[in-house]
Amino acid sequence: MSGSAEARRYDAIVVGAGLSGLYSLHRLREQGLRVLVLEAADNVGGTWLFNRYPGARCDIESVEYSYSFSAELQQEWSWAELLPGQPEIEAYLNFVADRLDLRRDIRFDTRVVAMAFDEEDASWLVETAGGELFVAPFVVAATGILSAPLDPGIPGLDTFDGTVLFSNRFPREGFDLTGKRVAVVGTGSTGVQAIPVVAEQAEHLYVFQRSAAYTLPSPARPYEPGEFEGLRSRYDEIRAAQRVAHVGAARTSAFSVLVDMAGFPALRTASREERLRAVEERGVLGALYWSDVLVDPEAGRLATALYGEAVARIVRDPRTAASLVPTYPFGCKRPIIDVGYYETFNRDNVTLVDLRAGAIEEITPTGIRTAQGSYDLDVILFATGFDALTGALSRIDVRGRGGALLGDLWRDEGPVSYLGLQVAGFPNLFTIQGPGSPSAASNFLAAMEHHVEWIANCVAYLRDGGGSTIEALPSAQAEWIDEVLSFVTGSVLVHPDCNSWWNGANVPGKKRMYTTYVGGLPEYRRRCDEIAAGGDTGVRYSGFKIS
Ligand code: N01
Repeated sequence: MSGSAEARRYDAIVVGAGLSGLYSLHRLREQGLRVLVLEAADNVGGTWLFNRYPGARCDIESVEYSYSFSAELQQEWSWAELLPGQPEIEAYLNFVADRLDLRRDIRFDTRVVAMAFDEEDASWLVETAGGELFVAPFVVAATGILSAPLDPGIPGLDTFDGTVLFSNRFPREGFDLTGKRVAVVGTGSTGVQAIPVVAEQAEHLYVFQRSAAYTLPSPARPYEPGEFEGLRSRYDEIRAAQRVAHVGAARTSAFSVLVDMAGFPALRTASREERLRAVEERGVLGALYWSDVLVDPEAGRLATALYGEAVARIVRDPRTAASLVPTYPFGCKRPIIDVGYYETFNRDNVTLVDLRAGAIEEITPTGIRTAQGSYDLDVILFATGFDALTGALSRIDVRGRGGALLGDLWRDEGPVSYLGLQVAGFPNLFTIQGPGSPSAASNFLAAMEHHVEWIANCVAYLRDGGGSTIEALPSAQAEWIDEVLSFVTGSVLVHPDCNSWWNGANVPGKKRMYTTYVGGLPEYRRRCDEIAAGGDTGVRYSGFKIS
């Protein structure tokens, strides 16, 4: 990193102007801090700015996937859809940025490439791609958990004569797929959302599926006239329910199935007639809504088989239907909800390429060559996911005490952190939704608001005379990670057949480790607040060293 002579000083630097960065700026500014936000893009929005692929939509209700900290924002913004689409969320974030006058403290088109902790000055020196330097005692990494695109790593990509698109950096002006032979590679939440929409536009769609997905029908729809107004008048009640909900969402969401299953009878003891009736009445949902599916491996296997029967009732071609059935247990990946996914495979212009029958070998000038044949294409749309949770910060040269590199630490030890808020050895660097917090398995927005508020309170405490640095103790970090892992030991979440961004197995070479806190958002909040307040010991911020 270059010298710090001309570095500009702030009280806090926030990296990223997505959902977390915007609230961090607002909150810290309200506390009287001089804050600068550095944002690589040319506008606010973070992941909701980049992921503008066809069909992009949230899987949590808008009244819960929105800021709860401001009654004014809630009353002034009107949601048009139950589960908002990408354009509506992007518009909402622009509204928030303008309404709270946030843009004046955001530098757009400014990518942070390095950050180093200066132990003598107890501050961070932050360097941008343009070579500018900024200094602040506190850095808030609002860099997002699903913001570092994963390179599909397929040989020959550069040789393709057609158009290559990526869901997580889709052209702002859109892309007309009419009359085109299109491949969608990837069938996670993104692919499953994009596929039905692409199928309606493309001349022919080839879906390249490496792992089949469990996906449940989405309740997405526009609000009926007057419906949102009714909800708006009940925001206090809605937020109160959300606050005590395990996943930070009390209404319909992708997580509903996991929460609701417990109330159903056991699959293992159900008769064949009862199982079939459930599928007849509720389709794929009927295969999964049983109380024992997540906790009893045999019930999980029965549910997968039943799910296959439900899919076969929708998808007419038996071979395609069989290929669409997952081979790993339900619940070990983040649930997916879709609009017309399985029905799409009944269209004449859609072909499923099950890569379990022959993997992709290379991309050629004319298309994709697999071990089972070649496909001529005009467009390839990659929906291949992210280096989640740690990817964004690992791609920045973040150096803590003694010049230790955060990316190296996470590569060698796995995604460790204390509470998901700080990593030992990196004083005064706060991570929003870091590993070890409920982030990945919760309503991101609810979890994020708590993190921003906790961090802001911590910064206020330090500035009020509490000290100049705060850093997680290695022992507290190790105990926390042990506790986080203890929740999932032996559970479906660490099933060896489950490769996902939840456990890092989707990134070649990344240490496989499930580090999401699944004890529930209310309990997590209580723990964090107790740690900040000192609990029985009266020592504030236990597990952290303050100096
Ligand atoms: O990414 P993913 P995503 N060749 O990692 C496949 C949130 N989200 O962007 O499973 C062929 O889930 C990969 O195959 P496999 C949500 O939290 C939310 O879809 O590794 N295939 C998989 O099928 C979600 O969980 C919303 O075998 C390759 C897919 O690509 C998270 O973002 C919408 C491949 C990646 O799936 C991530 O979802 C969208 C290769 N080389 C996203 N590499 C909503 O709110 C990867 N794949 C609704």
